[in-house]
Amino acid sequence: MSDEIILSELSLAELYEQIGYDLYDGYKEEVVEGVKEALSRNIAAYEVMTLSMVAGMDVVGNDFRDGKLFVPEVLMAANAMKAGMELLRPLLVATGAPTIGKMIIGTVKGDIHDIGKNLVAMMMEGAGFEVINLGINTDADKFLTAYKQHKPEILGMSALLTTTMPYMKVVIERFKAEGLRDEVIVMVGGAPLNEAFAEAIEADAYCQDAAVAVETAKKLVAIKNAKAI
Ligand code: B1M
Repeated sequence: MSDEIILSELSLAELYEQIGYDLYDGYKEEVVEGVKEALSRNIAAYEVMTLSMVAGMDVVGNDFRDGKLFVPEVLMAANAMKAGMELLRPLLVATGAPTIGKMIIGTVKGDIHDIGKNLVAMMMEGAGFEVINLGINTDADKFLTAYKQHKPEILGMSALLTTTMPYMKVVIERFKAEGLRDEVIVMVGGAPLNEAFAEAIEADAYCQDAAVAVETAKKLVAIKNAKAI
């Protein structure tokens, strides 16, 4: 008897679970197939992303923390997630909406985690923002140069490590020193952050996830525009 899993025969909950298992195992092609199957059932891209891949990555994170997984395995899971995300990208960034603002976003200096930051960038594009993605390991000079070049309404920073999150404060201080802090909305996010941290470093908003980032950005840009009138 064959043990082959027929994706089309799985319930949605089982399918999400299967994608999570495949992500955990770093099975790129299988993750892509699973995501395709979910999309064929007319499920919204963001839902597929959060309920299958993000959920699977949480398990990876926990087992990494507990010493059951090591960096090479986490890297394989991350690559599988990126493959799944690429499939969802066109759906997440598709927008009929007119451009409602501009954002520069980067993972801060010393930090190479970029999955969450890229997801935020895609969702922001989907909501009608022009996004300049500065990548990983972004230092204050790079944020500043990009700000001066693009003049975005929003500066977004991501950090996944407790050792790199304090660098967000360094960037904000640089913007202050240049007299630019008050003209830009600073939004921060990443797993180890919280509201209190964002307040302490004088960011304008902490965003728990990509959906919150979109809603917060829309709200803060509307307030900024209203003040400018
Ligand atoms: Co790393 N890693 N990692 N890792 N890794 C974590 C973060 C960790 C929590 C794992 C653990 O121990 N449980 C731990 C940090 C512990 C700590 O600081 N307290 C850790 C560690 C220790 C490390 C290394 C130091 C390991 C080592 O080398 N010994 C090393 C550091 C390298 C470095 O950066 N200098 C490292 C390396 C890696 C890989 C390269 C293997 C890989 C990253 C691959 C990549 O990103 N290209 C990796 C991964 C994959 C993880 C975990 C497992 C998953 C992160 C992820 O992609 N999550 C992670 C465990 C975890 O977070 N639970 C872990 C999925 C993603 C969708 O969620 O990024 O949280 P997230 O983004 C969310 C929100 O946070 C928010 O919205 C996103 C979408 O909803 N958000 C924002 C994020 N950024 C935002 C910006 C915004 C708004 C919202 O701006 C406005």
